[in-house]
Amino acid sequence: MKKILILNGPNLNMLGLRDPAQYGTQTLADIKALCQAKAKELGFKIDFRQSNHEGELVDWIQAARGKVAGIIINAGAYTHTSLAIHDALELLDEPIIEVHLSDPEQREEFRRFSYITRLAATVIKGKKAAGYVEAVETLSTLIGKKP
Ligand code: DHK
Repeated sequence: MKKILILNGPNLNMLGLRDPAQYGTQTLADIKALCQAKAKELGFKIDFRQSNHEGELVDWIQAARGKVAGIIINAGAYTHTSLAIHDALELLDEPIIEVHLSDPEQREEFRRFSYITRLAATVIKGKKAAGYVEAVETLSTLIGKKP
C-alpha cells in the first residue's frame, strides 16, 4: 500500500489552544484522525508527524526520499523562514502539497512569503482542518496519475 507522509511544523501540536479564528478548534490528533480516515477510504497509508525542530523536519524529509508516494507539509512558521526545509524538499521527486489551516496571505505581512510554494504542486490554505483532508484527496489524485 502506498504511503503519504504528512509533516507538521512548530506549534501545530498546540492546535485547540491557538487562535480558533485562524486555526479552528480541532486538535492535531483530530486532524490526524480525519487524514487517516480519508487515506483509508482512498487506499493509502499515512505517516503523520509533528516537530518543533527544523532539523528534525529536514531529517524526516531526507529519509522520505524514494520511500513515500508523496508528501503533505504544513511547516508552520518555518514556511516563511526555512531555506533548509526548502532545500530538503527540492531533492524529492515525489509530489508535494503545501497546506495551511489559515490563509497566511490574508494575515500579517511577515506570513506572506513561503519557501515551499515554488516546490508545491498545490497550496491549500484557509480551510482549517478540512484543508488537510482536501490535501490527502488531491495528493491521491496526483499519485494515481503516476505510473
Ligand atoms: C501555521 C503556523 O503555525 C503559522 O506560523 C503560519 C500556518 C500559518 C497555518 O495556517 O497552518 O503562518
